[in-house]
Amino acid sequence: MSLNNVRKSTEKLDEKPGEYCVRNINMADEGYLLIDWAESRMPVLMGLREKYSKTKPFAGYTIAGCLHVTKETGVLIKTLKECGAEVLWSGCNPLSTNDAVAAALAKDGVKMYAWYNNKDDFYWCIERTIDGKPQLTLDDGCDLIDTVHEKYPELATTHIIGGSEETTTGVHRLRAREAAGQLLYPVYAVNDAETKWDFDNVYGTGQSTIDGIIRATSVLVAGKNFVVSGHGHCGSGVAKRAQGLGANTIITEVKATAALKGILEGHEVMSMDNAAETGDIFVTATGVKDIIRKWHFEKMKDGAIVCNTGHYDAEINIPELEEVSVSKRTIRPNCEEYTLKNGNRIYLLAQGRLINLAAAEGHPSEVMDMSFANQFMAHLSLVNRHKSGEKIPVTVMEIPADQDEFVAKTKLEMMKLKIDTLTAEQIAYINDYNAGT
Ligand code: XFA
Repeated sequence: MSLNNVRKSTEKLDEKPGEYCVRNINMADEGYLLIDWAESRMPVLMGLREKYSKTKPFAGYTIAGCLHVTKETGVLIKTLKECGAEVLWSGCNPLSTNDAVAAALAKDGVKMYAWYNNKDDFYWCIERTIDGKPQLTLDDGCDLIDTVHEKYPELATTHIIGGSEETTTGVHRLRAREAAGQLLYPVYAVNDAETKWDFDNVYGTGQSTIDGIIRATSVLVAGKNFVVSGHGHCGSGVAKRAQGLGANTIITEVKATAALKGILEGHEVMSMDNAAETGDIFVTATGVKDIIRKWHFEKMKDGAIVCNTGHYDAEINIPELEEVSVSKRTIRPNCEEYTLKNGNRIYLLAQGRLINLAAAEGHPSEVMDMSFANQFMAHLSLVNRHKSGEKIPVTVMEIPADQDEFVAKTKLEMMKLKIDTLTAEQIAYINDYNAGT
């Protein structure tokens, strides 16, 4: 086992051993502005901060996180800190760190190990956060949990109370670890909370995908035949927003229930073979590879725009696009023109990678507010269960349904919206009905 305590990168970085390693600590002021802006868009986290900064439930607890260092994550980290936690952090993706945000947090006493384009020291950063002997871990993609399990199993079994995981892929890996009998501490699957899942996929991906298409092309969406492949959470969000901009929306699906929902939402449904001939803009949102193939490109209209918001870069078969093309040129950032053998031009956006990350700014802060409120609540639950002396079963845990309701309720309250409550008679009526009387 190699000890990962020597930083490999020879780049110029600002490092204070035991405290932080960031690109440039002098960027802090720029970071404060970004975090302030996100705070004004994240009312649930701010409400939680206000409530729990009084009682400081995390006092005496150390949290290590491994999650995109963005302005929204900054709001989460500041909230954890103000509620008493000692916080150590690393980025979970070398390209998602905002150096100004990292500097601002480091300057405020977060043990921050993250910089943009960290090529060689990803695990070094994670290990510096483990140096702080956290009782809690907060992950996006399982890299921190995995490192603890593989290199610090003693910390995992004797010291760590629990953790949380943000993503679908991460939760998948955790369940595999659990099934193999290799999970060493309990972990909340934040991903599976309804207030995380729906808001990220339907509203976050819905808006940011359209945003990315418009930024990359500046085209008018109204009146276009807008083809969305996949009518799951992401696809339905994208189709809904395109419809709102006046597009003629077309869904392609393999699942009958999802296709039927598409029809009832007012979209057309057709096979990809047919959609290829009529579409002006194509968005893949399936999670499956090879959605747009060679024969589809050959049928497309001159000027068709093609992009992906689904599974990384596999949904559009780019090698096959190259195969049927005679030339290509870059029109503008994230927009490449392929000229086909038949003379038609096809515009591929962001090289088939996630358009909402490449050409837009990912999920809006209001959406991250919901996921991160769930992260906060998961950790609050871990410390409360620990304080009560409970021995938390070592499993991958679902977020309790009342947490979802609480997060949604808080968002509504912060938006100054009122909903109704059931009367005692109504509750009795429901219960009677369920009992079949
Ligand atoms: C970057 C995120 C990934 C940014 C940061 C800056 C910009 C764009 C890479 C990320 C995720 Cl992989 O943040 C995005 Cl300019 N996010 C999450 C996010 N999306 N994810 C869209 O925004 C969710 C997801 C993805 C991509 C789930 C499964 C697979 C891929 C972190 C974040 N975003 C808010 C940024 N607002 C500026 O904090």
